[in-house]
This record gives sequence, C-alpha cells and structure tokens, in this order.
Amino acid sequence: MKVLLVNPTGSSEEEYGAMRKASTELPQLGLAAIAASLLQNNHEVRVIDMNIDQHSNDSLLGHIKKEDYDIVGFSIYVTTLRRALLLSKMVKQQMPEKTVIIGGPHVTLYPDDAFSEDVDYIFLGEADHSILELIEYMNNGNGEAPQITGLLKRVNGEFKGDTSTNLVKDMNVLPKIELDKMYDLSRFYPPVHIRGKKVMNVIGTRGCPYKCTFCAVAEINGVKLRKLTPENFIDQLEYFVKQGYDSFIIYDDTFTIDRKRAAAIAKEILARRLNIKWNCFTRVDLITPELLDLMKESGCYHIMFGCESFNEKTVQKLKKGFTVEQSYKGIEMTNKAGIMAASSFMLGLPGETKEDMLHTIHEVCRLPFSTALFPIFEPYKGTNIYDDCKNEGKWIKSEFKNNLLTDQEEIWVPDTCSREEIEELAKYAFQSFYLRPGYIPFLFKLLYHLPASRKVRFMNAGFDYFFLSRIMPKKYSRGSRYR
Ligand code: B12
Ligand code: SF4
Repeated sequence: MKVLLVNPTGSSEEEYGAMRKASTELPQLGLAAIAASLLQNNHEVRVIDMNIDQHSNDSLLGHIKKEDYDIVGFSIYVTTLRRALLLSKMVKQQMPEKTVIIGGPHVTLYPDDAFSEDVDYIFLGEADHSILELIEYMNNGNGEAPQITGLLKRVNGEFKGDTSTNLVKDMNVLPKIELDKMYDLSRFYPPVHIRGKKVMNVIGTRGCPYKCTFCAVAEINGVKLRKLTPENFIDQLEYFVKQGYDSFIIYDDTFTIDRKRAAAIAKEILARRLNIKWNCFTRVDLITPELLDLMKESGCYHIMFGCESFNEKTVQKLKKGFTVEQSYKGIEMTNKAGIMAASSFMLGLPGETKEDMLHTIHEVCRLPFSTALFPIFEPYKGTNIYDDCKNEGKWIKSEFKNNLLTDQEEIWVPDTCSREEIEELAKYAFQSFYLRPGYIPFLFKLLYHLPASRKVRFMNAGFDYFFLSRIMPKKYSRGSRYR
C-alpha cells in the first residue's frame, strides 16, 4: 500500500505569531513511529509536515492526486483537529476512493470529534501495530467492522469497532525510527535556546503513573510506564550521532521517572563517548544530587520542570504530587549541579486569584530559572480539571481565542478574574521575567552556547515579541501557542 501521513500544523506565523522567529519544528514522532512500522513491512510511506514542507491545503491535495496514495492519514492534536477535518473533506470531495484515516492524542481522548462522513477509520491510542492490522483487514476484503483494538470504522454513517485505547506492550519490539528515511531532516529547526549545531528529538518512554488534573497523558498513553532499555535508547541516539547530530531533546514526559534507568542512560552516553548535549523534561521530586551530577557529566545542560504555581493550595489542587517546597529544592539542586532549570507556570487556573498569580510571577523572577513559560490555562476535554472548570468558571464568547486552529469560539474564564486581566498578567509575567536586570547572566549564558545563526534568530524573536508586537499588535499577534 502507498500511504501518506500528514501533520496538519498551521504555518509558523499562525501558531507562533510574533514569536515565529523563535518557533520550533521538529519531526513529529507519532507519525514517524507509524511510518517505521509501515516501512518495516515494505509499504511505501511519505510523511508530510505541512509547515516544514510548506504545503497549503490546495497544494497538499495536488500532491495526493499526483502521487496517488491509497491511504491518507492525519495526526490530530487539539490544535490541528479543525484543519485535519477540513483536509479530510477536501480529499473525499475530490478523491472519494482514497481511504482517510485519523489518529493521535486528541482523537484518542475524543473520538467523536472526528466522527465525520469524510473519515473512514479512527485509531484510538498507539497505532504502531494496528496500522498494519488495518492494511491486512483492507487486503482481506474489508468486512463489516474490524476486530482490531482501538480501531473504529465508519459503517453506514456510524463509527463501529473497538473503543479501547491501543497501547503497545513493549516499546523494545518496535522498529528503529530512521527519521532520515521519512523526512528531509535539513528543513527542520529546533527551539532557539537549544545548544548544539544539529538537534534531534527522541522519546524513550510512554505512559505516566501520575494524575495531574490538567494533563491527559495517562488517558492517552496509559498509566503504565513502558520504556526502551537504556541500550536500545542509546542506539537511537548513536544512530543520529553517526549522522552528525550533537544535541538531543528527550521528549519523555518524565525522563527521570525511573532513576536507575536515567542513571544507566547517562553512564552509557559516557561509556560510548557520544559527546553530546541534551535536555529533558521531568519533575522536581524525581531528581537527586547524584543523578543530576551524572546527567550533567553526560551532557545534560537544561531540564524543563512543571512547577505550575508557587501557591501550595493550587499545586495540591492540581494533584501534582509534590509541594511548593519541593519545587524550591529541586530548582536549587539543579542549579547546584550546573544544569539550567526551566519551568512552565499556568496563569488563570481555577481558584487562583490575581494576587496568587502575582505571587507566582514574583517568585519565578526571584529564583534562578533560565527560562519560564507563562501559558494561559485552557481546560482540555479528557482531563479531570475540565470538570472542576464547570463549577469554578464559565465558557464565554470572547474576542480572545483558545487555539487559533480549533476555531473554538468559547473560551473558559475563571470566576476569580477576567480574561483581559489574565492576558495582562501574562504580558507582565513575560516582561518582568525576561526584561529584568537579573536575567542578563542567564541571557548571556544562553547566547554564549548558541551557534551564530540561532543567536540571530533568538535576538530577532525577542525584538519582534517585546517591541514590534507592542507597536503593531495586529501584524505581530501572539499566535495560537503563545496566547
Ligand atoms: C513532544 C510533544 C509536543 C511537541 C511535538 C514536537 C514533535 N515534533 O514531536 C511540541 C512541543 C511541539 C508540542 C506542542 C503541542 N502540544 Co504537545 N506533546 C508532546 C508529548 C510530550 C509527546 C508526544 C509524542 O511524541 N509522543 C510519542 C508518540 C510516539 O506518540 P503519539 O504522538 O501519541 O503518536 C501515537 C498515537 O497517538 C498514534 N497516532 C498519532 N498520530 C497518528 C496519525 C494516524 C493517521 C494514526 C493512524 C495514528 C496516529 O500512533 C502513534 C504511535 O503510537 C505529548 C505528551 C504525550 N506523552 O503524548 C504532548 C501532548 C500531545 N501535547 C499536547 C498539547 C496540548 C500540545 C499543544 C497544543 C500545546 C500548546 N498549547 O502549544 C501544542 C500543539 C502542537 C500542534 N502543532 O498541534 C497534549 C495533547 C492534548 C490534546 N487533546 O491534543 C499532550 C497529550 C500533552 C498534555 N498536556 O496532555 N507537543
Ligand atoms: S503533567 Fe507530567 S507528571 Fe503530571 S500526569 Fe502529565 S505527564 Fe505525568
């Protein structure tokens, strides 16, 4: 079969607005995993990232016609749902014989959002194996509803099949993801602040046992942690090192969740003399000084935490499973180990007053963070907090949007303050953090390690964001990801 897999992102401008020069585009690993399974089984596959490959909706349609794919698949995040459904409609209108399939985190949580006459199959959960089962089913004559875990088929206008979420039992049996066989890797670009000349993203675990109320990972990838062995994980890194990559973003939700494994990975990086730089995401309560030292020695220079707030009642309400005190300690420990600490802080959470948010912002500015993000909270369907939001705020029509690409007109606002106030606080937080004199040493450190081309991008992005977006707010809007 000839299969096209599409990441239907908007352009950098749509998604990042004034921050587009600081934008990131790295290979989407979900599609890459499916492509790897297909390639291993001798199917023809092409993966398109609409932003990177610079495809408009029409040019994508032209490409599908020209290449005559049998199956066209779209990966859906909450932000890309609307575009994926529009593209499905365009495909079906012009080429009804094509099989349109849909999968990804958002439809795993909310399959009904993709119940459309333009979609033939919906995959719930991880499709590494089930994509092959679908092809076998299609080759075998396409009966009523397939008996494949997590696969729904449109039959007479209704979706039928198995509604459970498909989770791969053992990541180690999956084929190696040879990204260079699927994408033109030279066209991707990493976040501006990442060290190293050539940067690649990798993932070595799936699932998370924690129950943070705003997060959907447990729903999407399950509560059971599945992991590549340190050897298999390092093989993945080494594959790229041999191609000249010297820097990695490890996208595991919580890299140090298994501290023994994290230490084994660091040791293996040193043993194989990979000489790389890397950064990861983890929790403040899952690090120790010894582990951090080892990570630093093996090239880790930056860790992204999710402290979320410096108000104890909020952190407990979010069921983060740690205390504010542990956040303070974790940040101190990370800095002591010589690793830069970054964190995200959501503004406009249910129950948080303006004073609570100001307290968090002032604490963030006081502490040694190299990067701080202040996204405006949005309740996503499928998370526990979504229910809290019904009692502690309301959805209103507003000139502010949730996500540019979802076209969702209503936004959620807490009872405690207005959206205008939260927008103001978000601006205030960014300015207070990045434009204070105390940030200068961090800025120099960040810039010092960047290759020249990215230094220019970094400075450009800052200028657009802090200056041009103020004097020309229409032209330099903040985009869907940095609202
Ligand atoms: C890495 C990551 C990113 C990276 C992606 C970059 C990249 N190039 O990889 C970045 C930082 C850019 C990002 C951005 C965003 N992300 Co994000 N991200 C993740 C993260 C941590 C890992 C995703 C991943 O690579 N998983 C590993 C792969 C193998 O799994 P997968 O992608 O789920 O793919 C499997 C299945 O879903 C399925 N599948 C996927 N696509 C398709 C397509 C077809 C046709 C089929 C059949 C199957 C299928 O099969 C795959 C293989 O098993 C997840 C958390 C998580 N653990 O899922 C959040 C997560 C997916 N992100 C999330 C969100 C909300 C966002 C943003 C909207 C945040 C924001 N406001 O800016 C943006 C949206 C980006 C966009 N363009 O749409 C949410 C999604 C919730 C939702 N309802 O959609 C998650 C679940 C985190 C959370 N807090 O709950 N993200
Ligand atoms: S926020 Fe992180 S630790 Fe919490 S459930 Fe999500 S992935 Fe797990």
